[in-house]
Amino acid sequence: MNHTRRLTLGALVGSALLFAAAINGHAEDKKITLGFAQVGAESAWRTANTVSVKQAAKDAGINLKFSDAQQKQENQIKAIRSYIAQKVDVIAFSPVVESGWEPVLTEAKNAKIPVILTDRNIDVKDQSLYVTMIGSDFLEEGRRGGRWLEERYKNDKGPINIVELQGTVGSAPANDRHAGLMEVIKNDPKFKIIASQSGDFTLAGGKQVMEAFAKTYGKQINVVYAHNDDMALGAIQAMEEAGLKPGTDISVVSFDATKGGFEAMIAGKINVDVECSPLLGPQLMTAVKEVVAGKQLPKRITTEETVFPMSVAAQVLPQRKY
Ligand code: GZL
Repeated sequence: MNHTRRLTLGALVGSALLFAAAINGHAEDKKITLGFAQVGAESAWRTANTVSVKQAAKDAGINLKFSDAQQKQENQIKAIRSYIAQKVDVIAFSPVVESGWEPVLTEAKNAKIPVILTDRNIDVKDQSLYVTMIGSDFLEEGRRGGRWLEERYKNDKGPINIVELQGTVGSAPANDRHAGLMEVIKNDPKFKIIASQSGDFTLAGGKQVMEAFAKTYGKQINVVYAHNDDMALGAIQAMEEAGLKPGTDISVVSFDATKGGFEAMIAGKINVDVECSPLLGPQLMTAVKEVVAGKQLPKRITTEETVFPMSVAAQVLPQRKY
């Protein structure tokens, strides 16, 4: 091949390589950007959820913008608006409460930015406002707590007086963990919910509410039904300060199955912990990539989870991830 031809071929191959590199470089620059509006940092569950989302974004090579709303809906709405303004590829959030989302999600829809719900659900008529909801079935979790009570007191004629420490008012887990319990016990007159108040999913909130319940009802209380471990741990402090015995005189039903919950079960102070997994990060990142790739997703992706009675806590704790 003569010298000129060799030069032309070399130039052609060189420019093709440069072009490919440019395309690839551009593709690299076009990393997916996800805007995530977190509820807050109210509980051990939430902390583990945040760790899972951040680590999964890193592992997936997704550029994550993250905000903490300190459990205030207006802050989550502000964060979602800022993600719209920044033209992120996908928005995801864990709605602190079920209602009030139509306006901001309509703005995201008009901006053609897909929205994924994680952890908690919303109550909207227009289901096109979000692509999918990834998280637990809180109604079933409540039923599991109720079924444990039915079994625990099956030979007891009652009355079985329950005090309920509810999660954040208006949130899906608080609404559904209550509704699930009621589904199971509503036809068994021996169970009576003698008091129910929100501790906002925090340890301090659970302790404060339980102090009042202990003062008012004292030894009349047979069961504490706490919507998460942080409130259960606060309630245990309050019960012990009031001279009551959590786990023995008073059955404690809790949710989340965090490390703190397992440790309290091993100490004999929580009787059963209904699992609610915060490790939603990997599923979220898979969903984000599928949405960007234009794939169809199911409207609901439900987390697999179970129930841990006190009797298995010591053997299971070493395998727990949060
Ligand atoms: C449940 C989650 C709840 C946890 C609490 O999926 O939304 O919020 O049960 C957390 O611990 O604060």
